[in-house]
Amino acid sequence: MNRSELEQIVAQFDFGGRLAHADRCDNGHINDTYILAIARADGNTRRYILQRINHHVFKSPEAVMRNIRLVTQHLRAKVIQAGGDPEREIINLIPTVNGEYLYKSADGDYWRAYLFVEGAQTYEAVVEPTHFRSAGEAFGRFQSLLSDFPADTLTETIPHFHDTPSRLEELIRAVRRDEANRVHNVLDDIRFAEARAAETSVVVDLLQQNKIPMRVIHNDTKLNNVLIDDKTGKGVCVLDLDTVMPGSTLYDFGDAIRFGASTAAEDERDLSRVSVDLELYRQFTRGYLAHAHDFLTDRELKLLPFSAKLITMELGMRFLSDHLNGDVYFRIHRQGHNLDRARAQFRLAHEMERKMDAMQEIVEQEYTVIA
Ligand code: GN1
Ligand code: MG
Repeated sequence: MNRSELEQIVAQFDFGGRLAHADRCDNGHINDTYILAIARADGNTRRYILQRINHHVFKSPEAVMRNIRLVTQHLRAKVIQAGGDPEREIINLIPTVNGEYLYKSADGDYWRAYLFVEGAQTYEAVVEPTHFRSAGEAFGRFQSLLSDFPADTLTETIPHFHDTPSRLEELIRAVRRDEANRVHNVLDDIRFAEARAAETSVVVDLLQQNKIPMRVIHNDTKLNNVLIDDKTGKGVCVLDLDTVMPGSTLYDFGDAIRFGASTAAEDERDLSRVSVDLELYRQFTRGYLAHAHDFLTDRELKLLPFSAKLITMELGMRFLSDHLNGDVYFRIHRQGHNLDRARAQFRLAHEMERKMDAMQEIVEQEYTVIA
């Protein structure tokens, strides 16, 4: 997207100034993100986030924005009640010049904008172990603030998002279609997933039988979705509310561990470097339980370690399916990128299997300390 195209989009939003500078931000796999510096009429420059929503993934951008508005309104009231700063502690949408929160361009793209939070940043990997504890606190707090939110007012914007058995079925369908003629190369990877078919339904079954509660959850709890304050190292705010939907808290815990407690990047090619760092796992658990011990049931508590493995397998299946489908869902930056990602996830899941007892013990220890 060139400068004048971007300027046209910028003009649709009520930023109160003109575009001084734009940087593309490349860490998401789905949407396109820009960080804008806007020179305002009052002489100050202020930063904003501008995003193009991927409407192949999010079929109804309107429903996504409606969910985000409902959830941020709820959070805003809580933050204000607690004497917090609503410009920093929740994401703040910027309206369009027509007073809406979504701009649809002539070529059918959907855009939205947020305030940029200064004095804080996101991390692609843990550099300071206590940051990961802060991330645990941020997601635990997020769920606790939403525990009285009416879940049935939200739209399920991506149906069956963390439905692991259906993710496995999608993989099996992708194998059958073999769209990109790649199956012959990934037989061991397919076997790895299929061998774990029985475990994929543990959480969906418990939800369906009402044995664990349906909650309002974030659904994409990667470390890079928490803003960490530069001065205090504490979580400021939880980002990327695109997938806020009803689900199990186990998905949020599991996905955060998958990403943040791994010893290697999500797309690491040298599999000997991929494992789960138990100290990081402990840090996140400690932060998360600080808030979640109030609401977690015994069954949920016991399943926390397993949830990390479940979500890691699930994402491995999703990456592998996309590789077989010809890379149509996740943005790739190199040939075979989705396969690299899938293999790193499967290795990580395997390492979690080896360390499951230790992971269980850590949850028990951390829970006992708090309770
Ligand atoms: C996608 O684009 P991003 O990074 O926010 C994906 C998540 C995956 C994640 C893996 C809507 O999130 O489910 O866990 O990549 N989001 C969607 O890094 O599918
Ligand atoms: Mg996301």
